[in-house]
Amino acid sequence: WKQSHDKDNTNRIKNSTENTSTICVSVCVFLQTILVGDSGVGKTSLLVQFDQGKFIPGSFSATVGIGFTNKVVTLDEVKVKLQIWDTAGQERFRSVTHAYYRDAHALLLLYDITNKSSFDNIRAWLTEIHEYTQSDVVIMLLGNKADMSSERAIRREEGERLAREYSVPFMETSAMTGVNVELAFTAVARELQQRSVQQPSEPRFQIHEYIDAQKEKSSCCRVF
Ligand SMILES: Nc1nc2c(ncn2[C@@H]2O[C@H](COP(=O)(O)OP(=O)(O)O)[C@@H](O)[C@H]2O)c(=O)[nH]1
Ligand SMILES: [Mg+2]
Repeated sequence: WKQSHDKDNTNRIKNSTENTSTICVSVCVFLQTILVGDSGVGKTSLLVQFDQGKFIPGSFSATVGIGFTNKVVTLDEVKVKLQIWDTAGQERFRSVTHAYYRDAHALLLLYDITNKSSFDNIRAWLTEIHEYTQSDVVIMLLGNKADMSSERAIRREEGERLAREYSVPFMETSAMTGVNVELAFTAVARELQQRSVQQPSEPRFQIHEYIDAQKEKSSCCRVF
């Protein structure tokens, strides 16, 4: 499995493990979040807005496969480190993403309110997510580009209805204006932080699962 990755990605995986152990030395909750959804819905823009508080127009063609950004948020005096993985939505990268799904605590699933097919594909994304993630993963549905009201193709109610059907929280966001961006991430962090207080996680067990997942892949199938 590793061999089918480029060198860069392998290094990113290694770095993520190192960061986990070096930064979270004091009271710290570590949460792994993934951004998913069709290409062009604004995943990278949303992450940049959350991380840097600004909108950089134009496509981020540099997003190839998967990469992450670390962001520490403080919730009621508890430092929560979010490691946010940004995926490329292209079909050919989906198989790469599967390995990351297993370790995710949360998933932000995006569609573009001006793009009907990105909304129609949400069901397919949810099917895939349910297949590959842990059963207690937190999923949030986001209708992005809420600022583009004149080109809206999906009404807010349609997003709400779909979210209700799958029992997931929903909000409309704009990576451009920043509306609800911070909220989307902090809501997920809060939900997870509260869970972790009630039921402490077992990081060793997760690493074990992660390694097993990689083993499975290398013995059974080629990714590309
Ligand atoms: N108006 C508007 N444009 C956006 C928003 N989010 C992303 N975009 C634009 O949509 C395009 C795709 O965004 P990008 O972040 O690369 O999408 P990704 O493929 O899902 O990562 C780019 O041209 C962005 O500038 C938003 O909230 N509002
Ligand atoms: Mg991107």
